[in-house]
Amino acid sequence: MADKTLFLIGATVESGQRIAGCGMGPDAYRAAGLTTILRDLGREVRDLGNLAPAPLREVVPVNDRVHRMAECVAWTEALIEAGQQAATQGMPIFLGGDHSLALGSVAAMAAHAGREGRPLFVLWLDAHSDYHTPVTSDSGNLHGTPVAYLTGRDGFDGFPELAAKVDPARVCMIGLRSVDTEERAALRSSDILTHDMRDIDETGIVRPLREFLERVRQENGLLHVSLDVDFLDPAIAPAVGTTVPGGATFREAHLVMELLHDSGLVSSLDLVELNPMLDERGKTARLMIDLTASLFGRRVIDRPNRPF
Ligand code: 6HN
Ligand code: MN
Ligand code: MN
Ligand code: MN
Repeated sequence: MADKTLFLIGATVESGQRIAGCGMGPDAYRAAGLTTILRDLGREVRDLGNLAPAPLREVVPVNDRVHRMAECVAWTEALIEAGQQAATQGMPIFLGGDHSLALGSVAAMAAHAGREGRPLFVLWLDAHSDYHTPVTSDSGNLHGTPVAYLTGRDGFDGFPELAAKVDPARVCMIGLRSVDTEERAALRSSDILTHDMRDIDETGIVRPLREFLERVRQENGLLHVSLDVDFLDPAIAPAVGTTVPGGATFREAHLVMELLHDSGLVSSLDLVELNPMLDERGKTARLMIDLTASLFGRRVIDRPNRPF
């Protein structure tokens, strides 16, 4: 990730779920000072503003539970386009918006990696596995589906054809504590690496992360990090519609970001699911940008990078 220009891409998408407010996420990050924090770390930042979704097309959902599919498709199309363009010039940071944003952001990065002839790895920091398809989802909320789409599961008729799929064996989930029955079954028969909070409690958060980063490095991969606010414990990050108790602590989350920085491997980032309407005096927005600062090298004292 060296010294690439950082491109902020706002996506006010909230059609992936049913609680209003996520669409204010990009501006909340700006108000909390994201650009300044990154510039203070010596980075060049270009804020591309908020993206417009592609024109709505008529789509036929697989069933009538699926919520606002046409809008999610339109956002996905726009994000695939904008993400690929930014990736050729620098490092995209996608500001959501709900997690359906990742249908587009990761698809864009997979296409970009494909063109570079490198594999894309995805680190999914989330309480949830987001591994439903529109067919298996009970809620019909498409923010619960991006990992299934990106790894090429069936059930996404009407969504853009993927230029490149993500190999499930290159997806690592950390923070899991709410996985639905159908997701659990599908995960069991996939190669996705899953680390639930019990694993983190027992072995710590460093070991699974280092093992994954080591693989990214060995395969000369690009690494996309998708950070869902609900990865964090709701006590420190209340501004999300899908809180689940028992999440990552303040220090666990910063440590993940610090190790990611030291690895030098991250090539794109999603900050998703922030709902400023549910925040307490901006504390979740601030925590999310402070975590981003750790990812871009903010540290308390200077020390040589440690091997990861
Ligand atoms: N997220 N599994 C639940 C559902 O509705 O399918 C929750 C999804 C949460 C989505 O974390 O972005
Ligand atoms: Mn999520
Ligand atoms: Mn989640
Ligand atoms: Mn469900």
